[in-house]
Amino acid sequence: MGRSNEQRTFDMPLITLSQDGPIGTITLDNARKHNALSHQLVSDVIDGLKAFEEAKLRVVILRAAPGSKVWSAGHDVGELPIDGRDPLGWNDPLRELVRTIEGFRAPVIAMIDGGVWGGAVEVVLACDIIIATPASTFAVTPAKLGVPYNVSGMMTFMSAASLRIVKELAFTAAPISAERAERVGMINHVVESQDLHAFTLAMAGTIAANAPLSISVMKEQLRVLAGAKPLTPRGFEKVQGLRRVVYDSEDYREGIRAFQEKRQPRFTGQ
Ligand code: LCV
Repeated sequence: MGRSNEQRTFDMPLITLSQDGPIGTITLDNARKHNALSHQLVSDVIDGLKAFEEAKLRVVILRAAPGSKVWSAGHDVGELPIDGRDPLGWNDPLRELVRTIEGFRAPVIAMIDGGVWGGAVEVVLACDIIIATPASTFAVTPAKLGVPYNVSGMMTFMSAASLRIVKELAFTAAPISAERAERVGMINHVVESQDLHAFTLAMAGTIAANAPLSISVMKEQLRVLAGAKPLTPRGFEKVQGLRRVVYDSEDYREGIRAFQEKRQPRFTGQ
């Protein structure tokens, strides 16, 4: 993709890429599965970001196809391992996507109109700016599925909201409205649905007109500084090792089984 005022569109199996001058847009487009973050969809998004980085675009908008009531249903539950393997380890595609967004050299704006679930909340929070409609909600779901969360994901949440809010979201697994998410500083703006695209494009245009090197260096500085929480090797081993208690449990298998059988899980704490 070249760097000019051209407008181009590329279709991949589960997403669409389009470019309008210095602004790229990645549209999640798998309505049948509510844009669940399957291996395939995630690697399409990563490939899209890489193409945009090579084309030296100055802003990327990450959105769902117009009219989707669900922005993304989160990790594809059918792809969670049930054989004792670490479910959201370093090589999980979702983790790779979060790292790609965080390391992307230009700002990524999440444009949200609809429900955002589980791992998709982390993807959105990894974006630099979040603009949502009043109909949007965000649910942090590991406790609903009996899944352990990973350490860097926890840090993404802690950078996005106060500890009290993170605890409420994680312990209840209940969706938070866009209005409240804005009030507690988790997202940047709530904008009526009919104005969402124009508002997002205007902000992208403002960013694209500024100095790209200055922006990419500040983005990287903020990423490194936000993650610079002192942690002893012992403390790290503890928080990492604790995950195993969850993914070795019967509750973990029950959570995934219940999801697939479309019923409420019966958790026992075993
Ligand atoms: C696979 C799906 C999914 C899906 N995976 O439509 O962060 S963690 O630790 O929690 C991490 C592990 C994670 O992210 O887990 C996923 C968390 N996500 C959720 O808990 C949301 C799961 N989805 C839903 O609750 C519903 O689908 C919503 C409320 C989003 C939409 O409900 P609706 O009645 O409109 P269906 O449930 O009928 O979904 C349509 C199809 O998409 C599949 C779902 O199984 C169904 O497939 P079939 O048509 O083959 O039955 N689907 C939805 N979410 N995360 N598949």
